[in-house]
Amino acid sequence: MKHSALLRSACVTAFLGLALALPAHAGTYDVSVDSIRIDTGTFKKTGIGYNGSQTPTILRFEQGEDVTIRVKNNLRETTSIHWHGLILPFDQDGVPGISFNGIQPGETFTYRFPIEQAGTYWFHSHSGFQEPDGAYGAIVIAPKGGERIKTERDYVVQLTDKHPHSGAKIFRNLKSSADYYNRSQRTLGDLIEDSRASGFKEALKERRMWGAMRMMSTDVEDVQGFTPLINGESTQQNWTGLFKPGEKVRLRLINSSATTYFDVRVPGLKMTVVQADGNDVKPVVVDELRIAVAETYDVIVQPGQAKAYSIIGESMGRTAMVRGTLAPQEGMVGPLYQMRPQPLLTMADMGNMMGGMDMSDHDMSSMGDMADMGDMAGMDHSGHDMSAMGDMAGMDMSPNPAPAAAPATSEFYAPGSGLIPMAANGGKFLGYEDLAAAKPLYQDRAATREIEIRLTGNMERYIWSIDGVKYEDAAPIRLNYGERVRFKFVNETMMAHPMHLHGMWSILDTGKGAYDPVKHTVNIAPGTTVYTETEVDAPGAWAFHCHLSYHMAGGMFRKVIVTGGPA
Ligand SMILES: [Cu+2]
Repeated sequence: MKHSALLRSACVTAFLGLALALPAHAGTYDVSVDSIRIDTGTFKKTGIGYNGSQTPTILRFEQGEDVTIRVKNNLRETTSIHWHGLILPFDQDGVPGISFNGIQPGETFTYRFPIEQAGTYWFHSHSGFQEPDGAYGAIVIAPKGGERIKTERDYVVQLTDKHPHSGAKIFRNLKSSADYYNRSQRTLGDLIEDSRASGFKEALKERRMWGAMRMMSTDVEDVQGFTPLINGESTQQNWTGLFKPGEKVRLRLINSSATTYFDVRVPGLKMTVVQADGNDVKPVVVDELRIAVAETYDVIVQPGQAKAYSIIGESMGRTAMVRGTLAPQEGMVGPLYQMRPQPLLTMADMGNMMGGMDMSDHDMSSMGDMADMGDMAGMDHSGHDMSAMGDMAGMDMSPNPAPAAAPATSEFYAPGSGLIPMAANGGKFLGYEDLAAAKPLYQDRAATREIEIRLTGNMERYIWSIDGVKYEDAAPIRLNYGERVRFKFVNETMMAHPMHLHGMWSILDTGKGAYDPVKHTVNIAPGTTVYTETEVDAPGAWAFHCHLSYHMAGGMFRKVIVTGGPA
């Protein structure tokens, strides 16, 4: 078991307020930003880490505490820390160019803000590509009065996608050729196979449509060839959390990847989801869940046997997998599992793009066939590259049970989408529609206005934008303090975008009214329209962007200005 150092320094003070019974804490924390060597067991590189380590720092706060965080920049370039998901004054939010000027080399910047909320969050650099290069850590905030659901063990499980290339190099390569890192381009063999399934003419027509969009049905992940890590450790390095049989274990899942969504499961155990993006939800028992980039989920598992259980994170595009271990003692290794077949995007994932294209000769009756393309992924995987799977010892080669015949439908995926997830054991896969707030955070009231946000892009030039306009050319989105804004997200691209609004909550419309779940990051799948509402309760300038690092850098970013304030 490896604990990250708790970095609470000297002056943790407790004092009693004048007439208050509750003590208020004030903690001071030190974080250094360092150039480090990163070793994944398969490759080494230089990167950036907090407190000199590739093991992510965990900051532990208490709800109601006033924190002072001194951030020392030991890099030769400017840096910043953004407190992802924390509600705080805008000038403490840590986004250079929006909320402050960044932290200069050698400088120690002091953040001060009150901790109003509880739950699992994280922090990361908002400068350049420092976050993909390793600048991320975890935040765990204990609620006043202790955790609502008691567990014997409590672990952060922070996922990332460590690539041998630096973030800056990856972005340059994507700009020069958007499919630079797509190692799964479809071949002539695939075309012949498609032709057998749907006829040559149909297969060729479908191929031409993808070509017209400068997209491929394998464009699920922009960047392949990475090594996924749990808490800074690869499958080989095997991050391990200990338990005694029968204990309840809380896993605080955080996706700190640059671009990778993970499907997470603990084979042999049910996961009870109790929190999403830091907020308590009504418990949902699932076999697997998908965590979009920047999201967090708290799940509780209860390993009953004195054996090693695996925590499996399988990338949404099925190009990489990571295994950590829950074990009754040190040195045990959870089993490995075979990676499932790659999903292929379907015409359904083009949904919103079709309006902009000449589809006049497209026979819509064939859409049904195309929606079935996902099935073809199961046809032949003799050429499937298993090299990413590392140590095969202890691998469970028993085939995955057949997935449920009909994938669950969800309004959060286009009908027939190639991305609709299915649990590896054929059981329950968490969907956004399953999320309900444990307690309403806000009164349910009608929105005062609606703002449409079209997520747009041009794959050929690797430009990502909102409403067809890049960040540099865009006017800020202006909101008024006290209003309740309804955002309508229309994804016109074939990629999923995890949209993150700083400083204010996004209430995800799942049709539950006051019990709609409250998040800081909302995934918008291809071909879908998703609604969120925000109580505009935080004055100042805020960032609003896709959390895929290279989409954000490509222009899918807006400044939000909230004018007015409390009377
Ligand atoms: Cu994006």
